[in-house]
Amino acid sequence: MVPLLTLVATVFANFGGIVMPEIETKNEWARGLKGVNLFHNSMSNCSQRTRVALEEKEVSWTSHHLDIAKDEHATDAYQSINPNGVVPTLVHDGRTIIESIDIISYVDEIGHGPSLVPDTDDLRAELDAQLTTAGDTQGAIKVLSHEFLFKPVRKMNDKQLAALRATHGNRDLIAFHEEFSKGFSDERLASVVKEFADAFDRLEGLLQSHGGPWLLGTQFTLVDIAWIVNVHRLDLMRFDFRHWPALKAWLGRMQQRPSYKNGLEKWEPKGILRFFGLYSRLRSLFGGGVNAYIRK
Ligand SMILES: N[C@@H](CCC(=O)N[C@@H](CS)C(=O)NCC(=O)O)C(=O)O
Repeated sequence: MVPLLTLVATVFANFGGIVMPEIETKNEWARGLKGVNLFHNSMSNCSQRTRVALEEKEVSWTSHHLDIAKDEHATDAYQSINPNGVVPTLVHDGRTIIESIDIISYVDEIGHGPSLVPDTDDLRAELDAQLTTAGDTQGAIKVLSHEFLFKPVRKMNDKQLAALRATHGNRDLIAFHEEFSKGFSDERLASVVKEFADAFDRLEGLLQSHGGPWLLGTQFTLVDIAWIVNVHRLDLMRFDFRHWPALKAWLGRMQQRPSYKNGLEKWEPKGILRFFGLYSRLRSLFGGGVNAYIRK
């Protein structure tokens, strides 16, 4: 879960038995911040995950919103807080945690209410596996989001790419935007859709074998929070869930939770959602939407 870039700066903190990466931020101001502070973006799926966890665990937090379209994540100041220059970053009384999956585990430890981690070994092993898969699908959701939702507004021209290269230290991020500006191949799109189809098969199986209502059964867990943001993102693309009916029903239940409404829905600008709806419809009609890549 920790990109190579941050390994040098990573120390491992043992918090309530969970080992999670905590970085030593170089930013003096951030080190002096009190309480729980989240550096995030309204539409970023990784940020949504952390906001849902904060809501679920009733943790009060201070918002530091970064406009990714304006490259606010590429400033020296932000990169001195999170050397990967991506959101989210959680700073809690000077401790800095990066990686959304690690952040939600941390929030579960510091927050209120019942634990979001099951206490049997089997379910805990499943939770670990599902958190890892949810985190690992970030590359795939990024490709799909940029292709099927953000394309008309987020594709960079040569000048914008040059500006990002000059300011941003994360080579993987730059390589991604270079690839996106050239256009993803059909093979690449088919392979990332397959990654989701395979992951959804597993989630569908979990819902059926445990009997719901949540992914690991009767207990609402971090797995529900980790996955909701990606399932929601595909739903925005008008992804056809016909092969995953239990997952679709789970999405409906998740959408009723106050943590979803306050941590995710409330932050998504309505104008952008209307634009995504229109663009997805047009892509389905003329350009081949995401469903053209489902092989079942
Ligand atoms: N593995 C990281 C991924 C973080 C990440 O990729 N964040 C995206 C938003 S979801 C970002 O900051 N992107 C900046 C960009 O695309 O320029 C996590 O889970 O926190």
